[in-house]
Amino acid sequence: MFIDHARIFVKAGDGGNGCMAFRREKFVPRGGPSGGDGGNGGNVYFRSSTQLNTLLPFKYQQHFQAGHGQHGSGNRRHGRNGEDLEIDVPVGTQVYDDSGQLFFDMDVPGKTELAAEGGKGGRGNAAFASSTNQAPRRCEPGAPGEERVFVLELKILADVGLIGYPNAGKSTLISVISSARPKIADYPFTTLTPNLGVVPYGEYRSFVVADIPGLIEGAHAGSGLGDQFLRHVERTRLLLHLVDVSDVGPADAAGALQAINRELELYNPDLLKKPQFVVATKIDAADDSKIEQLRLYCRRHQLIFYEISAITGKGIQELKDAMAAQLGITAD
Ligand SMILES: Nc1nc2c(ncn2[C@@H]2O[C@H](COP(=O)(O)OP(=O)(O)OP(=O)(O)O)[C@@H](O)[C@H]2O)c(=O)[nH]1
Ligand SMILES: [Mg+2]
Repeated sequence: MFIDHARIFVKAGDGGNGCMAFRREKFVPRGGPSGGDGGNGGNVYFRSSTQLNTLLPFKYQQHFQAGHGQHGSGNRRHGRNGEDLEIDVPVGTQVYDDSGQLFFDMDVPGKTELAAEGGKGGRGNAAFASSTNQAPRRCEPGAPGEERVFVLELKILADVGLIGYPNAGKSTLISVISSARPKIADYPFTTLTPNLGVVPYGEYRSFVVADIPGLIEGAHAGSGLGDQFLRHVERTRLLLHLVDVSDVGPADAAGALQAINRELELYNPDLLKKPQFVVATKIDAADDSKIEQLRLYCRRHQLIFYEISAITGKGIQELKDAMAAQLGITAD
């Protein structure tokens, strides 16, 4: 199951209380104050990990608590510090508070951020001894650990995002250019969660393509699967907009292109500022008038146009080269 949204509660450990005690020992008269300090509460951290690719673990656990500091004790014994807690999140997770303010962007592997700070341990009475107060009867309670609510949002990190109507051939394309094997079928909404594919380019280079579930008109208002998955293409550097120009595709190919672009704009106008290639798909079974209509439309609107068949492989290499060039990747 792919989960890309979660709300969690984190609590850092409380500091241990300081202790009030006096040294009492045979042959040691007036042993003096000996209450030790409480230990510090443990911190809670977020850590980005490449081992995870969904927020699914947070469906099962929403509460996270670091260890409490132990109380100080007699004989000047310091309480043990509480254990820190590290919460692993997938790379690409953004951490917000409830009001929507961004706190952390866990965009690179191994990043660690302090989510909640543990409370300081209280001082025991031994810490208050001075020349004028040799038997202090004072000690401090430990401070409570910080407590916070966070909203986690996963935005997968890919270089290229595939968008288009359901059935446009997005999953088929990713399956021929990468080793990803998403489900492919001739009905709409086959893909229900994003898929990532690594496209090898040349001997040593590669780029990452994300296939997201199909969009339809009204997605911004919740039609179809809605537009929630568009967040996963927000950080891509290039969009491939796939339009099915075969007999089974939309009757008005250019209209389909415009409708989806309108959904992008309604979701986030910045998406339209990204470089976008229009890709006519299924040209092996094409309706020539549809290709022509789309090509004309693109020429008129100065859109970059490609045509491919994932079945015969026609146009695939040109498209890969164009993607790599756009991303600034060279084959060697
Ligand atoms: N003839 C032909 N059929 C294709 C081509 N590419 C994909 N198809 C077919 O089109 C149908 C839909 O393909 P998918 O790749 O599942 O489409 P999608 O865009 O991922 O669809 P959703 O996941 O529902 O959004 C499948 O039956 C594919 O076999 C192509 O180049 N030529
Ligand atoms: Mg699909």
